[in-house]
Amino acid sequence: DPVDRAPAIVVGSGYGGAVAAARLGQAGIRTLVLEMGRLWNTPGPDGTVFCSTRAPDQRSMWFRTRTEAPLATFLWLDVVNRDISPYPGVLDRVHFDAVSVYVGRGVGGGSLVNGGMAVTPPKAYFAEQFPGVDADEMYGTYFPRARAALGVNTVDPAWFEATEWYRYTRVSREHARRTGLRTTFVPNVYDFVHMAREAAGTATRSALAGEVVYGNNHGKRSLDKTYLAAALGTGNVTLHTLERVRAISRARDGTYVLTADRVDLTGRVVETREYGCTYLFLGGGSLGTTELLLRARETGALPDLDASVGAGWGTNGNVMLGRANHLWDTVGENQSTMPVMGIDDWANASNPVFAEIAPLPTGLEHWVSLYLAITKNPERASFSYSGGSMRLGWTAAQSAVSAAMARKLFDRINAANSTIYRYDLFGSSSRAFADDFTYHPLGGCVLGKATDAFGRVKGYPRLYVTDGSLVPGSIGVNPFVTITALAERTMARVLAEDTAP
Ligand code: FAE
Repeated sequence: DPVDRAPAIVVGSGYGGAVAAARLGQAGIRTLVLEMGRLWNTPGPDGTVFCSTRAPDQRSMWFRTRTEAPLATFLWLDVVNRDISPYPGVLDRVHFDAVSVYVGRGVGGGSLVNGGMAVTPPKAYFAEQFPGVDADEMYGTYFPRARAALGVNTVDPAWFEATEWYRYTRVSREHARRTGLRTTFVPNVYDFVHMAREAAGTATRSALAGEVVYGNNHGKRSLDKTYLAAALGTGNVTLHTLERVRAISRARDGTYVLTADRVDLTGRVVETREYGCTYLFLGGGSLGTTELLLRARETGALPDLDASVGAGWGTNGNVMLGRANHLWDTVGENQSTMPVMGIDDWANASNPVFAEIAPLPTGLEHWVSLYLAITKNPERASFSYSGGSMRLGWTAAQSAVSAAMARKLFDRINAANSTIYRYDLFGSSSRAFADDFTYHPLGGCVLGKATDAFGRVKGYPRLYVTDGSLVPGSIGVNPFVTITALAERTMARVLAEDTAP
């Protein structure tokens, strides 16, 4: 018999998990959240909760002996990464055969490490990706609800034009303009009032101190400050940290049984517990949720799961690249880590790309214009399960499709500005395009395929998916607003139809 029972359990505390926990708590349903990462609320010996990107320590990465930063080198020197001791740090890089995936670990999931860009996709592309979802209702109700709860705000355009901290963005905007390309401001969850105070010297610097992928000590409205605070504030939600759900099965009475390993700060399993619940919400993210359901199907624990569990995965077409500017085109030694602008060429039917103008905050002038391109790469892959672990069928050739699309756009920008790519940023000596990692893992339990149109898992009543695994591999913009809005839609439906007494 399970030791602990709760009416509802939520696995994971990223966007999908946080929305589920908040709405369940507000509906008066006692809910337990199980999160494998730690709670990031206590300062380390240096007085800060998160370590800095410039001097990373054990808090930076999930059980590593050396950091694995996305930009491995600079001028071909391995100056970025550091030896660290294993610890449940906030950023993980999960390696598959041909691609690795960055994810956040901790209470708040990806919201702890991400760039905060809060972008609503073009309605037509959303409708293309989710033909079974009422797009009018999404854009009229759930996207606005998600943006409000996430605390989305926009940079003051006058401040943006004047501040040294966004010079790098203005330079890239000018290069896009010369190419005849459109740029657009991108909203963010970082508090821009706080950022202006950082610049003025009246608030402690975070975005203006290089902080982002290993956590922000100030200014960012991560989920622990929004949805999860609301969830805990109801008094109905309990949170267990450093507990990793490993297996899901079903008891004879139709309730769910979870097996979870609790680890200590060295990663040692100190306890294995069983939990029981009536309603089970999976918010472990594209990798976490897909692994749990794939394992459940392949081990026979939940044999009626749909054959599409594990399929429909993509990288959101992610590619990172840098351009080398002319010496007179300085990008500035001071760069805010929160991107606020994108080059929007998504409407170009022959090569749709949305490229964020990304920072490279080294504290020195480096003449690099950096970008994270989101390309409309149509390639998808599936996960398979054997020997207790999950493999991903994504190939290097599938990544090359993203790189080729990014190249098509940035060759035009280079031609219009007489510039070239930077080859010294991504490890080996000849790489201009980093297409071997993604920040945007999407899919694995696609909405309307592995689940019904509302995230109810096919074959199993009262079992739900609420996270990025619902998105079929691509959404054309940074994904967390879409994930949040879809989770809001699922919770509205579930609370109206499934949990009523
Ligand atoms: P996620 O936020 O990954 O949450 C899953 C949670 O579940 C994590 O806390 C896991 O530790 C936990 N978990 C997983 N498995 C288990 C288990 N078995 N037991 C217990 N706990 C478990 O999922 N997106 C944007 O929209 N804008 C950006 O600017 C942006 N920048 C990014 C920058 C970086 C460096 C990274 C890594 C990502 C970025 N993203 C950005 C992507 C975004 O953070 C991501 O799409 C969402 O976090 C995904 O939300 P989910 O709820 O699917």
